[in-house]
Amino acid sequence: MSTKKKVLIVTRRELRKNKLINWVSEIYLQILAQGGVMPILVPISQGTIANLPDYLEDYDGLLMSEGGDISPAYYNESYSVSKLDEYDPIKDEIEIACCRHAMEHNKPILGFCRGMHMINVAFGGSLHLDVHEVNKRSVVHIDYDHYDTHRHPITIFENTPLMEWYKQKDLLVNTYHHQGVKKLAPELVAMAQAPDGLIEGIYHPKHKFVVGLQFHPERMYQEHPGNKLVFKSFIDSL
Ligand SMILES: [Mn+2]
Repeated sequence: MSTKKKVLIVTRRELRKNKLINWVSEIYLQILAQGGVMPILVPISQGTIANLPDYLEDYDGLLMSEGGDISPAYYNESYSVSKLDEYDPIKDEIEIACCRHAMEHNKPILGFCRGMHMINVAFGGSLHLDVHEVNKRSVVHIDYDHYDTHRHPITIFENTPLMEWYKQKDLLVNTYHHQGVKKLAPELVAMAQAPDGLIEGIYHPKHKFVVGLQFHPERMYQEHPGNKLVFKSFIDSL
């Protein structure tokens, strides 16, 4: 029997050449494989719901990353769907089931952007549908003209895993989101915030490893040694 650790990643789907395809950014697959971990992709399709018990029978951790908006149905917000970008109810259903299972079984969870939002929602928090409506663009959290080069500052709080990894209070981070944490789930703790007060990192102090970051360390991997430590700590906790 293989002793390799297995990490679940729910894919994302979109139309390509008139048919639905499932995909995930290769960078996560590379980082996990280089860390000796086997990524297991959980596809978004109707048949997956029936297979979920089997996916959840044998895995060591869950990685959740980018994707469309999470449906406000999961955090009881009155809403109009017109405020949502792309959203996929089946991805929501599959991913929240995986997230709740990992929570209940104390399996490590690492979430970026939408993945952080999912952690907050699964633990009982809520989300802003559009952060720029709240902050009046005092901080720009998504800039399509400078998609990969745009940065905004964050302040990292003392005595948090984020401070252990980055070892500095002020950091410039990338940013690709228009949803954001509104009410933080009661058991979770904020690790960083942007100048407009938006939470940019969360963790669960009592779980083995539950970490969510609003930014994407893998997309600025060479910019700071802390970026690698995020993934190393996750892999070490499996
Ligand atoms: Mn941001």
